[in-house]
Amino acid sequence: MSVRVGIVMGSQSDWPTMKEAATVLDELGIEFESKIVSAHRTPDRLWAYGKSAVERGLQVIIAGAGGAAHLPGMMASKTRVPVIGVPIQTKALSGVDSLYSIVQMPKGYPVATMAIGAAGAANAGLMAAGILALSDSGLATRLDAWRDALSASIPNEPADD
Ligand code: RP5
Repeated sequence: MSVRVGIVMGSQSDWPTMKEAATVLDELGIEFESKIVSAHRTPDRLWAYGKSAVERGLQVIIAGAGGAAHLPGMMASKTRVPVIGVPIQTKALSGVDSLYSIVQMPKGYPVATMAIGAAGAANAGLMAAGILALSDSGLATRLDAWRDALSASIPNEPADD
């Protein structure tokens, strides 16, 4: 089957975080690709990726960036494919800079913004899965099972170490 989800990130340094999204997509059997596409360093690559997203059959784009994190918003400006933004945790400002850069989109170009860091990246994978599951009953079943397994892994009572 063709790639349905595109994971893009501003830098190689974002991959340890964005890998969390890839892991979730792998676990749920969703076809995806991972690319480095920087809004600032490779703007032509960003333009080409957004422009071709619909015709390539992408259904969701997960975009992670840190600091002056323009990638998710610029991607959303270039394609109607839903964009899920992941704010990368930065050293200088702990990712609050990334969060603010991604979340405050002007009316007309939404980015579904997740939490800062690894949890946000994993949730981006799950959000993508939920969107795709609306029109894919097999995936819906796998996602329900994934959620049930997580729920079942939580003990009723706390234990001493
Ligand atoms: C952003 O700048 C990237 O998304 C990354 O989070 C941050 C730092 O990039 P590097 O200097 O590590 O390449 O564009």
